[in-house]
Amino acid sequence: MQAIVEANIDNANIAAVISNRADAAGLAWASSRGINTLSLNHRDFDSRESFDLAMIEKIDAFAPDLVVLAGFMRILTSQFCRHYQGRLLNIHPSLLPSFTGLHTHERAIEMGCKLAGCTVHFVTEELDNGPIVAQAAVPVLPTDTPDTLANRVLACEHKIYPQAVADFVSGRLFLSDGKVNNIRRNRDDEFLLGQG
Ligand code: NHR
Repeated sequence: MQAIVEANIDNANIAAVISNRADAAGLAWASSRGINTLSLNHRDFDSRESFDLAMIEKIDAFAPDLVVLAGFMRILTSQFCRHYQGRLLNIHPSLLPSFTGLHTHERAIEMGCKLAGCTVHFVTEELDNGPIVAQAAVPVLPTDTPDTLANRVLACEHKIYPQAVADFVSGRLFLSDGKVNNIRRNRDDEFLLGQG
């Protein structure tokens, strides 16, 4: 989230930063920069559906063109995903379609993967399975722990996620018929190997 804000993307106005955790460090950080913040505790709701409906109401009050998940750790209902179809992005810390879900770095090391990375994708109802927008890969080193690998991948996340948001905002990136259209796809700079 901070990398996206700090990228100062042309024509992008950060409408709000929202978390399900009132104590999230990102809320204090955003607030100190004059960005609207709010939190909505999922434990105050009796179902995922009612939590997601409340979030939709809060989000839509800002009328955003794009909703960006950045470290958001609650699985979203199909209703939420459908509501923001084509305008909801996530970054996942693996080279999808490998390692959907949690503990991706631990699992990549355990499997003996030689490459790991991150994936920006449009969010669909199926967890970590939406159309892929961008990926970056890093080597997995013999000495890696989940933490050292996570740090190497995170440096890539901070490059490709702001770029994807900039592409969306500029109109170069969009979903059509469930497929990703990205003018940048036609260029060599989409795939970043070993950056960071
Ligand atoms: N929701 C849908 N429908 N589709 C996706 O692709 C989503 C999503 C919600 C979040 C981010 C994702 C990631 O990239 C994301 C993608 C949390 C979990 C999870 O298991 C899984 C994937 C992601 C985020 N959450 C547990 C839950 O019960 C809670 C885990 C926790 O609190 O630590 O919601 O990693």
